[in-house]
Amino acid sequence: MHYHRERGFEHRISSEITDPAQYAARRQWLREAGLLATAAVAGGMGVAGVAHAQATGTPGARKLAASKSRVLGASSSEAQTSYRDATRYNNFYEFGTGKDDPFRHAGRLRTSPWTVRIEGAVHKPVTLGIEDLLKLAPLEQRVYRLRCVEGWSMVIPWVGYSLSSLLRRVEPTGSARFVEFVTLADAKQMPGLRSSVLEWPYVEGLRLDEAMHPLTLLALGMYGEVLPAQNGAPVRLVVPWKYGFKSAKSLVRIRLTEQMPRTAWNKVAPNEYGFYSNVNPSVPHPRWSQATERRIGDSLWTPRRKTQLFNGYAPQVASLYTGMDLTKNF
Ligand SMILES: Nc1nc2c(c(=O)[nH]1)N[C@H]1C(S)=C(S)[C@@H](COP(=O)(O)O)O[C@H]1N2
Ligand SMILES: [Mo]
Repeated sequence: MHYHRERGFEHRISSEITDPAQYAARRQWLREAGLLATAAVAGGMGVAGVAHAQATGTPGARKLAASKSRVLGASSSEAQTSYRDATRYNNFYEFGTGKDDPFRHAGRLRTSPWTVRIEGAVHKPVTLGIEDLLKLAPLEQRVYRLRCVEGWSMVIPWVGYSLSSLLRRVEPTGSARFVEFVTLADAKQMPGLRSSVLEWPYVEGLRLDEAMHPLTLLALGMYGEVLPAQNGAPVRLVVPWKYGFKSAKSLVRIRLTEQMPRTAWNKVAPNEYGFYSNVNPSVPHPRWSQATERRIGDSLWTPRRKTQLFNGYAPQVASLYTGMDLTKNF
């Protein structure tokens, strides 16, 4: 394994996070995406304890209704990945490294009761139960592309809300620069922890402005249901312009920090998995190209698709990286 010095771009100063010009640009984009309207809808969301039909989901899965549905980015013309593929072809190393290990083993994950602690550089640290998280903001359906660093992709309709709704509630201090996401590591429920493929718990991180970006989703459901265990029940992160491993599953702790967090994949192979890990077709992984991807569900004779910069979300997020060398800050 090769290691290299951390030479990452440090961070933007916090005043940039609230820079008025950026703020205005973001408002403009929000308006276009219809998210401002969404934010105004307070009612209409709910968790119905309806036993779910076998047609799409796991028997007994609960429906999770969104008040608004938005297809964001360029994925409106793309077909959604089938529920079957999205729930049987997974990466969730806590349950094993095989693609169907999460489907086969995550059923033993106990997701209730569940709490998430939000702490660190915040004025109002809090521990929230999953019931509180479900009520914290109106639930939206967001159809996002998911691009795994391994070179495959899916299109998934998530249910959740912008992580910023949660972060605003805890009031980050002026010294907060990054957000660390810590996920469950319980050997009793997670057979994959016997393997030392990663250092447990699985930890991820974002710069604070990335975490506050409206596209960054705290997901509680998908395909109109609560999250299946193998997809990171009961609550996970979804960062659509970054490689899939940034979207940490089964969150138990969110910590605001001054220092850039050490992340699970970066610890094990820093030359392969940078802190940023923005989807970028022109920055190859050291062992394979990132120029193209295989869409899960495509037939074997369908050509690989061209991977897009920031996974197609450049119009929304490119301004976060102005002036940064994306080859160095990979
Ligand atoms: N806790 C945890 N989160 C994780 C992973 C993991 O192994 N453990 N795998 C990541 C990777 S590599 C990908 S591609 C996505 C896959 O999400 P999905 O299975 O819901 O499609 O989850 C990410 N989140
Ligand atoms: Mo991944």
